[in-house]
Amino acid sequence: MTQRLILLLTTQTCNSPASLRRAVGRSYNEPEIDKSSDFLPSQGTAFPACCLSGNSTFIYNIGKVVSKVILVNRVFRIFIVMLLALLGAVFVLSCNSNVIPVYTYNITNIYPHDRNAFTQGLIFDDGFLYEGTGLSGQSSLRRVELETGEILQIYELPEQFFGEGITIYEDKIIQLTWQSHVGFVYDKDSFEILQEFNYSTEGWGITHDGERLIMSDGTSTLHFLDPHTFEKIGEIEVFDNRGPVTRLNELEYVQGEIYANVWQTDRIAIIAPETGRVIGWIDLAGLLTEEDRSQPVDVLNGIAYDAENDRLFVTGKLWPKLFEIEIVSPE
Ligand SMILES: [Ca+2]
Repeated sequence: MTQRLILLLTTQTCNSPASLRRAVGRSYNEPEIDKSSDFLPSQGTAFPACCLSGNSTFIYNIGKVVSKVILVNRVFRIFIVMLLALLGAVFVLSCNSNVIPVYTYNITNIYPHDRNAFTQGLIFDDGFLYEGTGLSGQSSLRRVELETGEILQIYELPEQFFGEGITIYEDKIIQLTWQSHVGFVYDKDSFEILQEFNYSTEGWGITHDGERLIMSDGTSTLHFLDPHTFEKIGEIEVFDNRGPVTRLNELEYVQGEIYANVWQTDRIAIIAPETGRVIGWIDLAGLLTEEDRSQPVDVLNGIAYDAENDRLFVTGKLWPKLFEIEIVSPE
């Protein structure tokens, strides 16, 4: 009867020597424990050494297993919490990295622009605008006074050519044509044609980074050409967080980045030349007033950068105005 009582008390309350002391009174003597044994229970989960024989040993072992299970369970829960926190952080960072900033603009100056100019190429060089225009029978190369919009010099392309983008490299003007696979090289001052060259794609926009010509063809591909031989030396695919960005049109190289009009939109893509990744958008919606649109106008097209004075100009096909703008970062 006494043994049963002790066993009952042991199984119910034998969680520590102190509790056992309370259970059996002063007759309890704390047994010796081999402290060198790894069987020694850890603090806070201890089973008393009183249980080191018979059923008590079994209970002790069960208790140790339970305590280890509890410990493992705690560690597992901590691991899960930390894993979820880590995954959350990765998700937030991933979302942030996929967010492409959309810039807006302030208009700092407005200049007149020829309503008859179907603008396909635009650059600023040494105080003047140069403009390439399109449409069969109406294509031209022009030097234009910025402040007045006056056409200072013009070369009209033969009727079979639909003029496209232009750029100036080493005092030579290079002009593409749309579907003729022919490019022209002009003397910058006289507009005399110095050379023709060929390419296999359509010709849309062109600019350069100082070492390579950069050319668009209406797709998401930008081609790099040797500026002296016009041989293709590389290409990149332009993409944003939704995939390829197609219909890349007029181009401008601005402080290490490629700016590209996207045909039939009010947006300019800012492209990293090394990767083709769109790292920003410029939303130019709202440049023209209702009055500006009272006569037929076509799409935004034409970006020119005055590197010396850090001025950015934009216009469009048949637009009555050319705008000097500053880019405004999103809030
Ligand atoms: Ca340009």
